[in-house]
Amino acid sequence: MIKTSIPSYFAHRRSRLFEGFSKQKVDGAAVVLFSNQELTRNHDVHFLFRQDSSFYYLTGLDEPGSVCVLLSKEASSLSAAKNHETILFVAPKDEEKELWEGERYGVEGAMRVFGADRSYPLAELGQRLPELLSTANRLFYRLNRPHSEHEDRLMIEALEKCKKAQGRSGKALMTVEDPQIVIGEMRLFKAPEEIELMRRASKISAAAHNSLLREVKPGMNESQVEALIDFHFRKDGCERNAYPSIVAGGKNAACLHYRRNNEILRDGDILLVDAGGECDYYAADITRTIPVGAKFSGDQTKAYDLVLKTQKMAIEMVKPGVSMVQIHRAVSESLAEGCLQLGLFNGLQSSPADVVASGAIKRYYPHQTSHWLGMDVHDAGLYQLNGEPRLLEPGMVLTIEPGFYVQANNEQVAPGFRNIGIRIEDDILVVAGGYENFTLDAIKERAQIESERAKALK
Ligand SMILES: [Mn+2]
Repeated sequence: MIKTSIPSYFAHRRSRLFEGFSKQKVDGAAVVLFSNQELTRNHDVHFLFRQDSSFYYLTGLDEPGSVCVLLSKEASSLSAAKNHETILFVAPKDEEKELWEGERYGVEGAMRVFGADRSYPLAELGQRLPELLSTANRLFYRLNRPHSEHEDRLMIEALEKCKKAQGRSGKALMTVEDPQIVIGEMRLFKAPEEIELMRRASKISAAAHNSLLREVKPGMNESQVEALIDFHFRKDGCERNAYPSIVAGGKNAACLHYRRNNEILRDGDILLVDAGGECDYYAADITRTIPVGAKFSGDQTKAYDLVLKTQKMAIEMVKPGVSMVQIHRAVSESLAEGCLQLGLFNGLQSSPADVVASGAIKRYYPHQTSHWLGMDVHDAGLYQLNGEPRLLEPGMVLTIEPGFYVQANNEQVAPGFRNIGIRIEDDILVVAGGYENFTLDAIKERAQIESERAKALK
């Protein structure tokens, strides 16, 4: 089904982008954004298509083979009150192709549905670009996106033609700047409609994780659990997964980006599931760790309680003015203190701060605590400003995901601690004075997990 209209916020975002340019005294800006392309899997079969997030953020257009050119008022022929002009290059209507591939918007739809001021067939891009860019002073275009050799060459040719058209001006090629910096800063601060979509993706994803508590059985394959998650996501309204699910039982849980998802789950092992669905291009990112059987073992319990206590402490820290670095330090120290108490540093007498400062904690906790979350699972936005860790502000969304991992070959710890991987991850919106936990519904209290598992396996 194709869209007949889109919400006004897409056009509003384009206006805000150019308001930002004028505030920064950037006159005559041109922005050129290419859509994602369809990638061939084999012969005439493609991989599942997903639009580039920034392209979708500013256009709402989910077709491959599209290019969006935005010209600031000074660089366009526009006389209207708008501060920019939107020009969309799209795949033109084609009865024969649409019979095979489905309906297209075409040049007319690009204007009627997506509000372009002008639209042309994609094939005319190379010929029209030099003129469109001829009055611009600054070009915002991202070089070297994946699979962008053709796009990059087209842009360089257009710039060369712009320069030639000026005759002997002594000028160089127009400077090319990455638009992802400005668009990323916009995407970092979530507007109400974005927050609503993230709440929906989170709710569906949390329910899927909760369903696993009742559905997982010893003897199942990890791939079957992955299929259950996909089923719940899709059935409840997520178009697709926000990222490939990690379904890791036993020793696999200690592998951070485990992707094979093809081993049998055994009673007594831990199952780590990192999976999130996507709603209209907005991601959820949830990790839960549960026993394959009805209960965690004694040592698994100690590790789980340590990670959960640490995760709750970290979530409580989230509020404007705090940085991810501060949260990560507190998480690392809490885990270090727990590991020292559990004797995991071979009887080492040391302070948690020293265990963190020396880097020793990385043996059990090698990753960061947080990343931005939004349209991309590792979302756009700068992590530092002027070389300093950025302070949280209302509207930002981040994950809080401490973990604890012990590989099979770690001879320094008691056997009961080996082959353990625990991670607990929630999605947190920063609000004035504190936070909102989008994924609060996903069960993580150990007593509740074990009572659900006991019911499921009786
Ligand atoms: Mn994550």
